[in-house]
Amino acid sequence: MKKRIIILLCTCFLSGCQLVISNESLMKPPGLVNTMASLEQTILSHLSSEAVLMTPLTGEHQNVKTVMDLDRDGTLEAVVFYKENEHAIVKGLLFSEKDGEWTKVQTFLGDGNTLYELEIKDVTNDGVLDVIAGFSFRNDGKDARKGLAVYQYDLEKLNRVFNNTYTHMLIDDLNQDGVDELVTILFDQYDVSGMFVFNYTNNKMVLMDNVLLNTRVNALNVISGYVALDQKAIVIDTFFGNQEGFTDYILFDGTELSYVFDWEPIHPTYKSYMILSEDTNHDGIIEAGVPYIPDNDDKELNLNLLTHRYYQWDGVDDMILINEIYDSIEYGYRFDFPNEWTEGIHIETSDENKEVRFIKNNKLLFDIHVIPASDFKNIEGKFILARKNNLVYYTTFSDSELYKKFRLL
Ligand SMILES: [Ca+2]
Ligand SMILES: [Ca+2]
Ligand SMILES: [Ca+2]
Repeated sequence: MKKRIIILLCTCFLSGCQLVISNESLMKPPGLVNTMASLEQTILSHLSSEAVLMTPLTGEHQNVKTVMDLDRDGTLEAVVFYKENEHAIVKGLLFSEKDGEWTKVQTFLGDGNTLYELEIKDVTNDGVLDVIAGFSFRNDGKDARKGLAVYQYDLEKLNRVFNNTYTHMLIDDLNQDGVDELVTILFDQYDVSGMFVFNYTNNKMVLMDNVLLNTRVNALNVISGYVALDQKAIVIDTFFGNQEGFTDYILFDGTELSYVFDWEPIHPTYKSYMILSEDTNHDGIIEAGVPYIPDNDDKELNLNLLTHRYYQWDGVDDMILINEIYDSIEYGYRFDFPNEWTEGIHIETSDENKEVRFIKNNKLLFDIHVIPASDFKNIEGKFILARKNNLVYYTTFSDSELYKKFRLL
């Protein structure tokens, strides 16, 4: 599929609208402002005075109305969600445009009291964009059992082709065959939690496979993307107890979902303090974060002494250390360890963590000091890294390469 969709934000009435529009349609911008004004009037003419327009609580499309060319025929469609009153079920309205005039095509039903999220993607693999909407039964969207609906645009109407209970949803081409998978995750504190992967085949959404999720855990972070060269996965940062957790990688080969790592006896990403997975070195591959907590005598978790280690999966059965950082939450800075600082660094702090020292084999490699600007007087042997909120951040090392590893958070 050609990536010809661009997103254009326009400021307009209410709390805004979002335009998802093809390049061809952008060839005629002068009429666009009038077209949007006409749409606003048309929307209002179909709503009662008590009706409330809904903006998704999360996701990319956090706007009152979404305007796009679903079937790429050069004329625009618009989708708006609203409810008649505070306790009503959310409904959708579909409008279509011709020569700058908008017509209401249909009203369609949602599956909850709040619009939680909205995606405009072709999950039915027919070349026509679909409307994928998640609905919550709470105002804050924090219920585990939300309602997900896929509306396929066909014969100029939106038809609901899928409806399911879910907690998290992802759309990604996990096995890279050119067809997006729809993945739903359901967390259930009373029953078994699971992950379900669907492909649209033979005019319906077909469950391809599902796996159980560890029922002891909750998810803190559910993302998908590359986890190794040419390999995508669903990445779930889960936690149990206070802070303990691990990062699960789940693959889809077109037929089956499978875990990369076993939970027992010990998960290779086990963490005693929760750090989220992210692409820390910006190479397009997600890293799993694991805290490195040095031995200390009092066994108390001292956040000022731990570092974050980020590991990439080797594509087989091991995790490789890619990146290590030190975050000072107290003073709001990050220090990325240089590549040549291989394992064995330990951290010492003093003066209420205002001074941090990075040490290897009893040798001081770098230090970071934080003092109030008013106390920063004798500047000899001090090299300023940054200033913020009347604080000065400095080091006693004269090494401009190391300064690049420091940044304020
Ligand atoms: Ca479609
Ligand atoms: Ca696929
Ligand atoms: Ca990365």
